[in-house]
Amino acid sequence: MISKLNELVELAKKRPRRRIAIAAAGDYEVLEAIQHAIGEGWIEPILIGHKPAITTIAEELQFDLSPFEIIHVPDSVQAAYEATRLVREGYADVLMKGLVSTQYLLRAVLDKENGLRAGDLLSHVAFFESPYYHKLLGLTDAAMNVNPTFEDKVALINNAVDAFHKLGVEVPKVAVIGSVETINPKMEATMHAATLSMMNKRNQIKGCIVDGPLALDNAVSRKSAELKHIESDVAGDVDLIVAPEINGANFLYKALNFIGGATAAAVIMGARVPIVLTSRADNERSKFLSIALAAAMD
Ligand code: COD
Repeated sequence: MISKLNELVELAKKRPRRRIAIAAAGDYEVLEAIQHAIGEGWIEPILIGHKPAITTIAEELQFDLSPFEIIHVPDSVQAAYEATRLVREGYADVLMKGLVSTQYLLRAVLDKENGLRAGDLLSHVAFFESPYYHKLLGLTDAAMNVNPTFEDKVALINNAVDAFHKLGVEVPKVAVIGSVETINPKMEATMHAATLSMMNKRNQIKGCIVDGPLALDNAVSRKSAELKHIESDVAGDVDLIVAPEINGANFLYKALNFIGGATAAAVIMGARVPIVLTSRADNERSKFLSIALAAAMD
């Protein structure tokens, strides 16, 4: 069990140093997070972007960039393609989003010939440390797959479970969330959840325990589950929440961060390498911890 995001930093320290390509690196908080991670000794950056912007921010941060490679690509979309190319050709082990729109970075990553696809679906996994929950809480997919089909949800679970395994959590507990914990044929999310749960029981989804549909309250609170007479190995001890679609996931992500006192670390899984994809709204600590998350993966 991992209960604090700082444990990711400890895991990252035990892994070989990672080379990280930052697409459009001219962003204050991204560079601050990179500076912080270099200080910890577990990454080596390649900075791709508008060189004068990068060096100006570095001066403000008193960040000595002289040991590191900076590749001058003024256009942020081109920087996304160049950073992706460097990873694809083996010059870097991790890709990170800087000051470029998520969609453009993801399009570079999904490019059929020059991207980083590994075969199946790519998806976003976030890990939260909340003062109101006893361990890290995973969430998928708040940033990439807009309206996942049933088959996509199988891949979302597999990608996120893979992330847990890479962090040493052997059998994560997965809750497929609906607005209710009973099956309502008019609510497709509950039908999906029940089928995913049964697929897990029949060993068609492995390496985890899946239950659903669960509503958010009974996924995270055993008391709430007991009040509703729900018998579940997942209720109250969930590791991963699978949201019905991106809006619900994104609301939850931002609610946890902005009014729930939580901190997040997030990556895209399912590509050839982990991709650090934080939003502009995430602070330096969240970006730093997301780098740690990517570097911590075995
Ligand atoms: N994994 C693997 N392949 C994919 C995926 C995926 N997750 N998504 C699309 N593809 C493949 C498709 O099968 C197809 O072959 C090709 O990529 C193009 O698919 P489209 O037409 O859906 O591609 P786009 O470029 O229109 O959209 C892909 C995005 C990832 C950009 C899109 O899904 C998107 O905008 N997602 C939300 C990004 C966002 O705004 N996030 C911020 C919210 S915080």
